[in-house]
Amino acid sequence: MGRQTRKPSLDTHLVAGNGLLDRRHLLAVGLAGASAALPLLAKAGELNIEPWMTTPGAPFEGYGRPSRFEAKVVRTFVSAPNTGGTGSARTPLHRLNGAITPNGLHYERSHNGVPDIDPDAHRLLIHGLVERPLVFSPETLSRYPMESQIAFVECGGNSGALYQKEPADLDAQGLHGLLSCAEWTGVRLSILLDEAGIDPKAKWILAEGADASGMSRSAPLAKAMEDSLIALYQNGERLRPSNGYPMRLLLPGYEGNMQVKWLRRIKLTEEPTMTRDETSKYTLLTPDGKALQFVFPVEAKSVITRPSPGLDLKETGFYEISGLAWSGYGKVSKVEVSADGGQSWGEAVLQEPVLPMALTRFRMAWQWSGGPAILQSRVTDETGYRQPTRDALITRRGSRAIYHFNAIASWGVSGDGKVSHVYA
Ligand SMILES: Nc1nc2c(c(=O)[nH]1)N[C@H]1C(S)=C(S)[C@@H](COP(=O)(O)O)O[C@H]1N2
Ligand SMILES: [Mo]
Repeated sequence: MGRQTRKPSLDTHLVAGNGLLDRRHLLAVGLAGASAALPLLAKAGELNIEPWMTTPGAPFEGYGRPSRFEAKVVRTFVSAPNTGGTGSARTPLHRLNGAITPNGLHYERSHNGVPDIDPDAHRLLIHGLVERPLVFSPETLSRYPMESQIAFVECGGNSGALYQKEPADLDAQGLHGLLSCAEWTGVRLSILLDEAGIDPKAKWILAEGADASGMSRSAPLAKAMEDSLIALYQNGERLRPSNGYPMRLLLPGYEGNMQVKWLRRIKLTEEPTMTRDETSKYTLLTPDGKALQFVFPVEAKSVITRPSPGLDLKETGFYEISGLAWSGYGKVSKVEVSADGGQSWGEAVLQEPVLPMALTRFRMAWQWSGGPAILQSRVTDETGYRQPTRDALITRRGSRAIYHFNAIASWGVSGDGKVSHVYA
């Protein structure tokens, strides 16, 4: 059109220190301003004819698998000696995008392996302070009205390495990978409890799993009535055995240990049952020596998944900083990103839909100049709670804490583009 396009100067789009750019750089139209910084692989008209364009492709298969070129995208795990299935397998957060975790990559924490449950033999008993005890099979449960909820599951021990004095030399998977998010579909627990008839004396439930760990936890009856689900499906298909097949309890926003897998019994009680896993474990030891029991929701937290260790920066220029934010108290309302170790912050774009108790993907545009950087994210949830600094959390929790680490985490970027876990 004869009119000269003026190249906007990137400097006018800075929103915070060390190269953080305005959100318009995440939109196609805005990228034009930064495109000089993006490497072009080929000029138009120079595409090759590849071998797979000239022969018929592979046949169908009953259950699909990822591309063989994605073989690195797997869970990593450590198991206790003498047993292959006791311990945890971590989600490769740094190799995924969006907010949903594929079922084969959902993290797994199991205290005594994965039971091989025949659904026709499995039963769920609802008893205790009810008018009529009820027994369900997966089949009879499937005849109730169902609903879906997208919810995260995070182990109470996730990110626990960040309580240590020195930064552990691990990647996002190793540090934060006890975290996943799925669309869970099943029957609302309130429907079943109403059918059983709740004795007014009942204030708590006990939930027990059918695995050999004897996992059982107490939860407030109010939570069971509010938004809890007996989940039968995970991202559209039946639960994976490792995630609770044929049914698990979903208490959205509560620490992972409460999401009892292989659920076989719910008992209504007046008081919490004081099971092993809520007395000897899953309590928060405070600096004065007192332990907090029944700390259920996980507090707001966020992590940058890219760039992160293993995904080093190859050249200077434009990058999208992206990560996950969540809160056990509701929706994420804001995520801020810093590239200078927390001296200045710019607001990230939140990917819709932003749902309560679900992972929320955030994105921030960044122009890496080639200098050192410390990347951080901090989330504020809809209650106004803002993710604390590591120093603030450790002052509050003391040095002996192991669970519920939710403070700001830092990735250091060195001049040669290497990304590593650091404390800022
Ligand atoms: N029955 C039973 N339920 C269980 C566990 C278990 O070992 N047995 N592990 C708990 C813990 S500690 C966590 S963090 C979550 C993990 O859920 P996932 O394996 O589906 O990710 O399940 C919880 N539910
Ligand atoms: Mo856990």
